[in-house]
Amino acid sequence: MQRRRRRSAVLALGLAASLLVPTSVAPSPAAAATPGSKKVIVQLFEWNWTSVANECTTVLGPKGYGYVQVSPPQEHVTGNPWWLAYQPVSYRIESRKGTRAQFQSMVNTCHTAGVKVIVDAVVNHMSGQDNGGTGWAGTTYGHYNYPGNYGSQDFHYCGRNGNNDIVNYNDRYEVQNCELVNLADLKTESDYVRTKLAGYLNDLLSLGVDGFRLDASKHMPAADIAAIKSKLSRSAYIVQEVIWGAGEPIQPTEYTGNGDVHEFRYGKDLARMFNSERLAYLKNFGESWGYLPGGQAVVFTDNHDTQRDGGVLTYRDRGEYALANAFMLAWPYGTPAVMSSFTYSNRDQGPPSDAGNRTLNTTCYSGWECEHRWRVIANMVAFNNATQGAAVANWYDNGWQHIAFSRAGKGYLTINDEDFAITGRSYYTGLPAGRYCDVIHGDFSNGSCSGPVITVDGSGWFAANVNAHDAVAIHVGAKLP
Ligand code: LAG
Ligand code: CA
Repeated sequence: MQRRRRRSAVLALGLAASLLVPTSVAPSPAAAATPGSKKVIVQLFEWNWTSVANECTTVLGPKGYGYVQVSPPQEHVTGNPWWLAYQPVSYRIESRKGTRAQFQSMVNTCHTAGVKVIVDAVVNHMSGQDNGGTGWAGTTYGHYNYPGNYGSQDFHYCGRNGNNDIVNYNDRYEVQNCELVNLADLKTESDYVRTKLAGYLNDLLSLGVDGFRLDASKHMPAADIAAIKSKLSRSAYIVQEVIWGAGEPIQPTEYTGNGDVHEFRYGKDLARMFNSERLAYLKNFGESWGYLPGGQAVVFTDNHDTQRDGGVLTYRDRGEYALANAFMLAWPYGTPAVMSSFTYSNRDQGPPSDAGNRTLNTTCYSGWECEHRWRVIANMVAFNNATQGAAVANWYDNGWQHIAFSRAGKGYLTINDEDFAITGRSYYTGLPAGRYCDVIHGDFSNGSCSGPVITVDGSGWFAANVNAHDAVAIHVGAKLP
């Protein structure tokens, strides 16, 4: 059952390369779904506001992404590591990623491009450094003292482990009342704290933000999140970060009453299928694997934490990563969130920045990976849009690493993750007859395809060879006239 990858260098180079080409970014009307049906989220991790705005206009809108998730926008402690953003000092919208005016302009620009904005909201805690200091925007603070917001009475001191830190994840009280890596833990049961937090979120809503990723949700009782949510000035999309842990008392399902929840098992299991088990096992991937209800799950191959902590596929896995994302974007379980990273060689390394630690504009050829622009990933977003609501049909597998399925009447994907090519066979798609762009290898734009064209016959079949560690994908949104 264990499978060791033995790929010749030549094979790996040749095929991986074809999956890693950046997409063409020429606007393609067919890529955009009808309003409201664009579900796919892209996490532009640590991008500055100017670059996010530009990306909405030039790539995210045209490629059909529905939402961009941006990194925490509030004032934070100073320094270089990326994780400074997770140490709030005040709720001023002023950070290494840009000013309030730049943030506002980014939201407007993204909306014009048809892309909604989700903000990573840090509400469980404030900063974690033992000493106070001066924040990015000039606010002075202490570890348990944030003038204008919180004083020492607004924090938990759990009285455990000598330093109030969380050690035992099997203890509900400890996880929610002690400190996550020394971060000053807010008394989210207090009405004063809830009002302050809602004030911050409402300020973001006033800037036009569409939703929130609630950081460290597991470290707050679901009822506290519900109480904060009830203070919001209007409805907003909510996705809660609740990391599932084997045997832990706090369950992701406790949070579904508040909104969507991240399904962390998805990316780990998907990586295991690709790395050492079988793609054939993905036949019933989703709720039957014990996951959250699909309608409330947000899924991802990796995020900024899991890509650093291991056990998942990341941009470093190149072609395999592209294939895993293709599967995620074609498979109906959950709302997919695509990761977009800066490249790094150590865990703490901050994003490309200037001497003052201000984040530089994104350049996808240097320092930033821009996975969301890889042709396979970017083009499968339109596949996801075109196949909304269509069930999985016509599943095929060879028992191992070659799988195929359709989204009834709308699209078809086959992945061959064997070490050998699959040649001389046909696939039953059930799709309308016609000529379709293989969006794994070509971009569809203005009715033409820059790559191979797949012909589905009057009975719904097509013939194609699929190289080792490669795929073919077609959908009704990329059908040639
Ligand atoms: C999260 N979700 O629940 C974020 O997704 C995750 O990235 C955050 O951790 C965490 N919760 C807190 O918001 C990150 C880094 C940590 C970092 C922390 C605070 O993964 O490494 O901790 O943000 O900046 C760092 C140091 C710790 C230190 C702490 C406080 O690594 O050693 O204790 O700062 O000074
Ligand atoms: Ca807490």
